[in-house]
Amino acid sequence: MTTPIRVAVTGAGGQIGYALLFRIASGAVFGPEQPVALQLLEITPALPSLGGTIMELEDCAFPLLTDVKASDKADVAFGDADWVILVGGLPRKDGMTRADLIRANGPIFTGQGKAINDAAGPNVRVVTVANPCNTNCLIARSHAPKVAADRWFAMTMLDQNRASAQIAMKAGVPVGSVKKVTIWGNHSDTQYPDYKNAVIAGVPATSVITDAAWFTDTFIPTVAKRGGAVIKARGASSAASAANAAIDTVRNLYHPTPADTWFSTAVVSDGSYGVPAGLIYSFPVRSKGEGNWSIVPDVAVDDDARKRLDAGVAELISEREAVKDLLGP
Ligand code: NAX
Repeated sequence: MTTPIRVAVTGAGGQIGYALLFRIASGAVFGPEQPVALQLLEITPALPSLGGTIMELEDCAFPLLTDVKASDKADVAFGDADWVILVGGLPRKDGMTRADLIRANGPIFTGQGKAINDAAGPNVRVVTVANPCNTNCLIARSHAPKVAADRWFAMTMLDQNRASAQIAMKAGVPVGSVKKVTIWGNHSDTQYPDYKNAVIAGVPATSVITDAAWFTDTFIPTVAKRGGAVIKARGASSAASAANAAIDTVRNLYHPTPADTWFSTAVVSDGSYGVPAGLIYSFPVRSKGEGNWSIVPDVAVDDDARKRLDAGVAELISEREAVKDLLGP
């Protein structure tokens, strides 16, 4: 039998975890032939309820799921992992500022970064979902010197999916015909959902949707504030759509990207597009498969877009400053 891919998921007992585990186990990420093993991390008080989720995983009798284990110790959960999906942390609650969230969740990623360094498999790839995901990824990476720079990702795929859906609805086309949408920058209100390079059935989106004001006045704020709108309507933060975006992120990295598109993920900047090297910044990316990727070069960035890209840089630098006591050597 093919060796299983070992996937560690933190915060596995939370609402995103509940929507994520079953889809990984069903083959939605690595395909219908590839066995998977799940290695779940939770805080000690959440282990009993995670036990119930594990019973449900057993009761699904997924043919591809070879093994599930749960632990409250990061080095156990990350042992030999090929992929680590960092979901565990507090979601932002009403009245909480971004700064509060950074300080609440940041410390989790020092220990988890060290545990990834010490225990994960030699080819591990790490996707950070827990917010503020770019900066949590920066913290974890700084404690894991053994894990190469091209193995770290923070999730902006939910923003990309939200952007694609808004464009499709406005144009009255199926969302699958919308391609080359990019989220630049931070997973926050400063993100730039780039519609100018997006295409609908191969044609520039801006020549299908000719109402330029819609893009600037409605589209950009709708995408950037969508998470808040979901919280307001649902009374809880996005969960199924966030889990789906985590699935999309790993699947996009694992399988080669079709030539007519790209996808968004935050990665360790190599200085592309004038983004300071080392920041965890979202770019248009293409994968060659099995987690080997590159930033798409030569995507048009006009003066307006440049200002928006720079706003993300400035915010990420200030977030890095706010957690500098949590960064490794
Ligand atoms: P929940 O509160 O439902 O679940 C979080 C889980 O993490 C809980 O079960 C908790 O016990 C666990 N946890 C807390 N500290 C832990 C630690 N040190 N080690 C392991 N597990 C720990 O939140 P949920 O709605 O699942 O959201 C999880 C995270 O995703 C939040 O930080 C949230 O802000 C973030 N999100 C990120 C998104 C993105 O696009 N990047 C979108 C959705 C979501 O808001």
